[in-house]
Amino acid sequence: MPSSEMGFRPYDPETSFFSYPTSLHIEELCASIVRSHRETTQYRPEELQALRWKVFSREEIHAHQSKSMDEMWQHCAVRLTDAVQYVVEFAKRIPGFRQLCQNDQIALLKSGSMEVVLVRMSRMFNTENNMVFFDGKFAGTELFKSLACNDLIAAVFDFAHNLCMLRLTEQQMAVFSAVVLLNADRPGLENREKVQRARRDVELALSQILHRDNQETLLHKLNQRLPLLKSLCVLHIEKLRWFRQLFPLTVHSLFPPLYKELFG
Ligand code: CLR
Repeated sequence: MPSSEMGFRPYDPETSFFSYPTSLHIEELCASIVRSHRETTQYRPEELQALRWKVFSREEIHAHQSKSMDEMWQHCAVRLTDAVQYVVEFAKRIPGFRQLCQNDQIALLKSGSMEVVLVRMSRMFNTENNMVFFDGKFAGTELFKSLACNDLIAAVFDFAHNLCMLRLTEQQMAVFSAVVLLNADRPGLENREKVQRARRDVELALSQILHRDNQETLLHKLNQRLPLLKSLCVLHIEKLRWFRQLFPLTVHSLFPPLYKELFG
């Protein structure tokens, strides 16, 4: 589907100087978002490529599986919070996000940080063995058995697998992450118009980058993923509520404060 049908103006370098006075601004926005992404990923693509076949041994998998449920939840909550912290740092470096008031920044992170973590998970994914880079090695779904939320884990892996199959470049993923974050429909926003304007700019940046890469069909495929992303985050929150009922003290005293602030 051409990007004009999605409501974004396609970037045309032939006419941009005369009819699109903001194209330079969009170009700079792209560069800034890509730099922010590069500076805030836990692993560079070359590092991940080199570690591609470093998988957990039988014994290590067994050790994770024999952890108690609350111990494994705590372990994963800590790992997840590490990943979220990098996303917070990414967000703070996006021009349109930085300019929002603190209330709106927090509102966007509450519902968007997990979504961006899941988008980023696709760069840590190996589709050949369906494993994700977690805790220093590649792990399959069975490693997470003791969490007792196989449905969430399966759905998250499935999402990462499908996104990974799109083979986004780091630039495309960076700008798509910014689109995911700057969502004017999030609950609790004070200044929706300002978020809406920032959103329009990052959408222009995304369509420009896809146009440049001659991959405009990706725009539709990426937009299709958004509702699924949202449903995964709803499921994550539901699981947390369920877990909190079973182990209120674990959540209260052992979960990272940032995790509780964003999801609790
Ligand atoms: C995402 C990409 C980051 C590294 C990273 C760290 C922790 C991983 C996360 C990735 C993906 C989602 C993940 C998480 C740990 C637990 C969580 C696998 C790979 C699953 C979905 C469980 C969520 C429920 C817990 C809170 C119990 O760069």
